[in-house]
Amino acid sequence: MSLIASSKRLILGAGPTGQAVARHFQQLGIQFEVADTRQSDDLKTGFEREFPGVKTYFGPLKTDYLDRFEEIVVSPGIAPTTEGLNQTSSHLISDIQVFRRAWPENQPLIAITGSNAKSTVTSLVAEILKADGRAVLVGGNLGPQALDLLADRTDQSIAVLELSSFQLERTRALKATVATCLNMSPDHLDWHGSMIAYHQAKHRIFEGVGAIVVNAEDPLSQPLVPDQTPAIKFALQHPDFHRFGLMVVDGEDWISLGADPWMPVSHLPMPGRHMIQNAMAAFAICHLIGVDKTVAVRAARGFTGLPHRMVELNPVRGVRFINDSKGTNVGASETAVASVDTKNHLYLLAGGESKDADLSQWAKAVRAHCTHVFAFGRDRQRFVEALGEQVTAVETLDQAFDLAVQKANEGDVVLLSPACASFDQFTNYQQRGAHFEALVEAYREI
Ligand code: UMA
Repeated sequence: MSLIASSKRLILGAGPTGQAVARHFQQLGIQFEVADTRQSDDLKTGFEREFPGVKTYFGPLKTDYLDRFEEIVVSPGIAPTTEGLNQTSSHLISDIQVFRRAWPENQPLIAITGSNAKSTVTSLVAEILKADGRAVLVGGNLGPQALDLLADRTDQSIAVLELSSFQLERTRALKATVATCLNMSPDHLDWHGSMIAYHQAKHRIFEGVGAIVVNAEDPLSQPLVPDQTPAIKFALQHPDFHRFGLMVVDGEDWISLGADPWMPVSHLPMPGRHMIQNAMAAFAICHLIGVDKTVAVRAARGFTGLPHRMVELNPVRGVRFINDSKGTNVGASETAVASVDTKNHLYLLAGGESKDADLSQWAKAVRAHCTHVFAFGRDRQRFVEALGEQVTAVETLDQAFDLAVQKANEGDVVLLSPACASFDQFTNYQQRGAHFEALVEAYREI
């Protein structure tokens, strides 16, 4: 191994994450090469146009090629089992590890993960901190790329990052000021290999953490950290001292910190038990950062939620449509079907890449809440196996939508909450959600 080669780094993945790392390295004058497992001319041309002169390799990975580099920044989409990568002795890190090196240790870094609701809680935390006048930089898995936030950093900035298990798997000593793992349900088991590996990856968020927020009702989200680490727990129960919980005030449920009532649940902008948990988690994080209760409550009231997350569209001839394309795993879809407020029929559109998830718990929730499921996409047959006659399997989302609207009458609900990744038929969940919304608009015109 020559000295020059070993001083170079490899960026693995030429997509948005790899490009953000490349921009950062160029700014710091760090030498690097770029590789991608995909043999795509469009990707290669696009990358080389933005980064002229950078040495690239596109195609299947060879271990001896990877071994030439001391450190490889691996994009989150690339699984550890990828041929060539699974054998390399090079040091593998994430873009978040690169971000950690660049982000000053004396500036606040809030890190949020969990199987579900992490985008919502990240956005709500950012809204509350902005309302408190803080200079907030928000991104990570939610986008924009964490490294792209650095361009706007000042000495007053607070970083609020949503982190995925893929990013955390290759991140050490994150040293977040406050960190939380909101909940744990099976997801990405095809990438991680097992629930234990997925759990271990998620819990890397707590390495060197300053303070934690813990979901007291989800044992798998509880970290192993020293007892003296400042912590706030939350639960949908009567709150103990210094915990967020629910307290009845004048006959109404209030989110409360110990005996201190913060906000009536009815003032939350979105219904559902999960939204109460999200608000508690965000309040706890902001409380640890020193935000005043009145500021936090005001910001939570004005929170408008995220696109593709339980978005209720304008009804068509009395039929309600809900876009929950962000429901990319079984846990999210389970929460979604349970939180739809209806006494009429609920028709679910689900399917795509199921990521080897165990569908049994999801199937229980679907049996309890849904009239029928229209399954589409690559893994649709798994849904038939899980639910039998309660499912009709078709190839595409369009076909599933057509069948659902044939069944649905005034007052019924058609919910897209796929429990799957979208990559078999769409670029991402956003494109899938936009497509669903376009189908609803086209149906309105008929
Ligand atoms: N790919 C290859 N070979 C390569 C590089 C990538 O085949 O050499 C494939 C991957 O398998 C994947 C796709 O290309 O199918 C994109 O991979 P990437 O790692 O280049 O991903 P980015 O486009 O940079 O987007 C990533 C996150 N993607 C993943 O984790 C798969 C985005 O999260 C994130 O928004 C973005 O960085 C900004 O940080 C998406 C996601 O699905 C929303 N995340 C999962 C989730 O939320 O459940 C974790």
